[in-house]
Amino acid sequence: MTNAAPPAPADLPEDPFDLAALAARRVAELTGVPGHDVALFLGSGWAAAADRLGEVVAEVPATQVPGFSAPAVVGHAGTVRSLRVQRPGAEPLRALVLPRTHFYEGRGVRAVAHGVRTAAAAGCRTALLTNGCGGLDPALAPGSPVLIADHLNLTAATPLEGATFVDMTDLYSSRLRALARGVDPELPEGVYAQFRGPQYETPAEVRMAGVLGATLVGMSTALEAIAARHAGLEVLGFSLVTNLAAGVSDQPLSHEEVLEAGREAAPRCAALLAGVVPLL
Ligand code: 8IG
Repeated sequence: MTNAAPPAPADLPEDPFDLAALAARRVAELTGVPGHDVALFLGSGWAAAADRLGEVVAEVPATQVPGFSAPAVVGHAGTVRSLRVQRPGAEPLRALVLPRTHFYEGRGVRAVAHGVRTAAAAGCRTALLTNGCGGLDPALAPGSPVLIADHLNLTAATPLEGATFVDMTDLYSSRLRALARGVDPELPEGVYAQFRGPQYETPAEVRMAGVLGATLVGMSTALEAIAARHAGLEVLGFSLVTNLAAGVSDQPLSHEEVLEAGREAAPRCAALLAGVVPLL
């Protein structure tokens, strides 16, 4: 069967892992790449950084892949890309750039987890999760990349279903963090708190997150990291502080400011990804 139309939503498998397996087969067909090694999820400020990573082998609209939908937000990508990343003395790395579904889009935790589950079904060993976020430390200026050391899942949700007990001790792999610090020894580490959004936090909520141990606040990544670990992926997380969290400065937050900080930080993020991804 060639050139078959993607199945209509009603024909899609109910089980999230069957859907991910179907999506992975479709990715292989559409890209012509039978399997991938690492999956990249590029948040605010990071998307442009992938452009210099390697040769784009294929790029397809996400709507062609079962379980993915068109992007909900201006500045978020809606494509699936296969990149060939050259490595000295080794086979090229096959990197799969997948779009993200945010929890605040209201499509549920299965849609949020679908990307990492598809990555695992496509053969990936590693998920690199990146995001733009608010920073609690006034010394971390907007435009600073931060290595995620741990998270607080403040969504009151989980991508796991039933009695699925998964160890979260080393969720943000200390092995991969050491590797990232080898590329940029100055890279600070932070604890990322995922809120449901889509509203930004109140200053009191930011203070609460700080008391609980968070240094970064955002609306992605934690649920994906949980699902990624469950799916057997090793997780590396990078945040880009695009704004100081509400109340940390006296400036109000705006999506425009976030996009602008992302554009300005793009070269720094690109250099970090270009250094780290070939080592994954
Ligand atoms: I970019 O300050 C970005 N995303 N929750 N708070 C939350 N998400 C964000 C923020 C922020 N900045």
